[in-house]
Amino acid sequence: MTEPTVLVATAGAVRTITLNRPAALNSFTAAMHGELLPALQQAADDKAIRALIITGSGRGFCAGQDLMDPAMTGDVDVGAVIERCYRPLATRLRTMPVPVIAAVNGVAAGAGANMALCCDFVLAARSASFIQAFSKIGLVPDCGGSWLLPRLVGRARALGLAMSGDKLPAEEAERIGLIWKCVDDAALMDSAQALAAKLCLMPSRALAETRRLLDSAMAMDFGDAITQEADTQRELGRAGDFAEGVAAFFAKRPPVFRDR
Ligand code: T3D
Repeated sequence: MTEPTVLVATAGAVRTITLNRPAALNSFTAAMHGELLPALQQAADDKAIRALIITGSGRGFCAGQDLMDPAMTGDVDVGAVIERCYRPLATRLRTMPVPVIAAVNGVAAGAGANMALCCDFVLAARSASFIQAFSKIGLVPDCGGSWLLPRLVGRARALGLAMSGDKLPAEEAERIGLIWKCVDDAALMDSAQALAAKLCLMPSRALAETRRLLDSAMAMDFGDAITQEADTQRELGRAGDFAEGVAAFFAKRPPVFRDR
């Protein structure tokens, strides 16, 4: 029987998706794209899920495109691969209705690194690393990397990482603001679970709107950003979670948020 290329597990309101091609450092094949995107969609559609963790099996997180997969390499239109596989993947991650945590257990290279950066929180094991491997094979950053990198670390560092293709250790990635946090290897999954458990208790809809606001405000002037804040607060102000949050505050009890 063929092994699934992604493993899906649910514990309470936390869904964990594990990339499962450890012998090739969980690099993307057409088959893996064919399983990963539906798994993300299922997590998005399932109203019982309130946080998502993505991690890798074995010693790697994801080494980007599988350079041996005949369905995606050789005489193929690489632009079409981006449109067919990486645009939907990056877009799905950036618009999930729940927070997404990348638990980066090992090397994250090429589109694997940028898939992690598409997530809301990147928690990395101390031994993990990030490589913009594209320049080494004559390509440019994809899976949203050209947009994400300069916004996360500024133009100078983004260019340095993307042009050099150098390996960036997790501690350094945290120091320059590329990722949220670096933790000891043995603590990675417990830390990811603890963060997911905390996020599950928070107002999912407001968190998703927070991401949308921060991303779109980057291309706005100050006034338009405030207009966007007003429009969003107007909507959220009418929603159940706001009423619940305020009621819980005055009742001195923990809130029970339900909107998604
Ligand atoms: O269609 C398109 O091409 C467009 C899309 C592009 C998106 C992209 O992601 S382009 C970038 C593709 N990724 C890379 O170029 C990274 C290639 N891998 C590496 O540079 C290194 O493997 C790492 C730095 C990530 C890790 O190095 P190391 O020394 O820890 O491991 P290793 O020995 O190189 O790899 C272990 C095995 O995984 C090895 O197989 P083997 O020899 O044990 O049978 C290696 O061939 C395999 N592997 C690693 N990365 C890939 C891979 N196999 C296929 N594709 C890979 N990307």
